[in-house]
Order: sequence, then C-alpha cells, then structure tokens
Amino acid sequence: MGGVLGFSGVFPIGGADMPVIIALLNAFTGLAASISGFALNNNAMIVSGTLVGASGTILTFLMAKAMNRSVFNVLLGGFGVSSQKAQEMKKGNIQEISVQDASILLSYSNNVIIVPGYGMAVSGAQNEVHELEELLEKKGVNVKYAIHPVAGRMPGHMNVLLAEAKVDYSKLYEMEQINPEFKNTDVVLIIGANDIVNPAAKNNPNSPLYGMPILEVDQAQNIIFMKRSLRPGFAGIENELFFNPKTRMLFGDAKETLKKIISELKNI
Ligand code: TAP
Repeated sequence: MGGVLGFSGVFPIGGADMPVIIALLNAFTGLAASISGFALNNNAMIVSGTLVGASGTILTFLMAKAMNRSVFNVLLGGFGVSSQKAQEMKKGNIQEISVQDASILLSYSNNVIIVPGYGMAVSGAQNEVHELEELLEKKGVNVKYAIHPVAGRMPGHMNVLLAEAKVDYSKLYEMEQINPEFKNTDVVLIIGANDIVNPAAKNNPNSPLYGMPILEVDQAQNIIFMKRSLRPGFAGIENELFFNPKTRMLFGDAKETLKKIISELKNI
C-alpha cells in the first residue's frame, strides 16, 4: 500500500519539480525516524528525526519559493501536463563562436556577467572562472556573477565553489539584484548552466519549468553559451535560448574551454 501510494504520488512529477520532491521525501524520513523514536522510546531517534524533518521542511519551502510555486502546486502540478506540448518550442539555427572570437568579444566589452551552473561544478572550472574574471578586470572590464537560487544541485552550490576559488563575495549577485542589469550588459557568459536561463519558464505555459523565475540573460547584447552539446539540463527540457539570434554556442568542457580563452586573453 505504501509503495503504491509513494509511486503514484511521485511518478507524475518531473522536470524542475524533482528537487523539491526529493527535499520533501527527505523531510518525511526525518518524521518517520522521529515517530519510530516515540514507539521505541529512543530519545536520540526523536531528536535527530525532528532535526532532519524540520530542516527538510524548511528546505522544501525555500526551494518551492525559489521556483515561485507552492509545495501543494508542485505535488499536483504533474497531473495533466502533456510532455509533447511541454516540449513544443520555436527552433531555428544555432550559431557557434570560436575561442578566439569569444576572447576578443569579452576583452572589448565594458560589462560582462558570468552565469555559472551545474556544468561548472562537473568540470571543476571554478578556479579558471576566477582567473578569467581577474584577467578581464585587468583589461578594464566590469565583471559580475549572477547566482540563481537553484543553480547546481544543492542550495548554495555555486557560492561554495566560487568561494573555494577565492572569488570576491561582493561580485556575486542574487537573481533579483542582477536581473535589471542584463539590459546594460555587453556579454553574458553562461558556464555549464541551462535550466536557470531557459526562457520556457517565462514563455511556455505548457513547460514543466513554467513559473520558475530565471536569470533574464536574453536582455543582454550578446550571449556566449558554454556547454558540451545541445543536450538539455536537469529538467530534461530543450532550451530555446540556443536558437536566439544573440546566442553563440561555445562547445566543449567548461574547464578546457576556459583555459583556452585565458591563454588567448593573455595574448590580446
Ligand atoms: P542544468 O540545467 O542541469 O544544466 C547543466 C548543463 O551543464 C547541462 O545542460 C550540461 O550540458 C552542462 N555540462 C555538464 N557537464 C559539463 C562540462 N563538463 N562542461 C560544460 N558544460 C557541462 O544546470 P543549472 O542551469 O545549474 O540548473 C540546475 C537544475 O538542477 C535546475 O533544474 C534545478 O531545479 C535542479 N536542481 C537544483 C538543486 C539545487 S538545490 N540547486 C537540487 C537538485 C536539482 P552538456 O551535457 O551539453 O554539456
């Protein structure tokens, strides 16, 4: 009975809603441990279960808030969504950019915003990102980082990695702070991010991402999109930003590509 209830409750939920459900299930494990603690008269289980349950509940509500959804809406939101409709989007041609051209574009910009995502973490590129930022600043470019609340795979993922690479905390801007700045930005450099910049979250009511606030990178003059392929991100939703006329794809592993850009910039 429990298995059927669990399967039918979770099966329809997909896309960007999954992390919220994982956090909720994590909170339930704490609750179950705490109740077992009462049954077994075990104070350690009651206390640790309560802590897991309470922190999991807080995390669930924070993540749902970051996606502009209620937990109730996330739980019921999967019913009736047609995946075919959800994937409907305008496609077009993609445009690529070479490492050389990307380096020139970056070095002759006034304002650059870096958008890190899960791919930066996978590739371990945070130190190269910091080196690039310092090089650009030496050339008089104003560099900022845009941090989406669910970028990566855990809360604060990007902040932790960039802090490890000794990026100055004052250069990290939260979504609400940085969104109005994209329109005055020459180049947005997206490094291994995808869902958090997907315009379907704003434009496509059939998309499982619809309603999630995103970084509004399409307001910038130029978008350089660094990733290895056209594959979708965590939510499994294609990204129409790939086909935006302002977007130039720079394919490759983030760390390797950043090393090449850094070496180009040293010669410009
Ligand atoms: P994603 O949408 O998952 O996109 C990451 C992108 O990185 C992928 O499209 C992938 O494209 C690229 N990538 C992977 N390895 C790479 C590498 N070595 N070099 C360059 N690119 C690489 O990431 P996001 O934009 O950060 O969004 C986070 C997603 O995770 C959201 O949907 C969010 O809801 C979910 N989530 C978040 C959390 C928290 S709390 N942060 C927890 C669980 C889930 P290629 O394969 O083409 O390279």
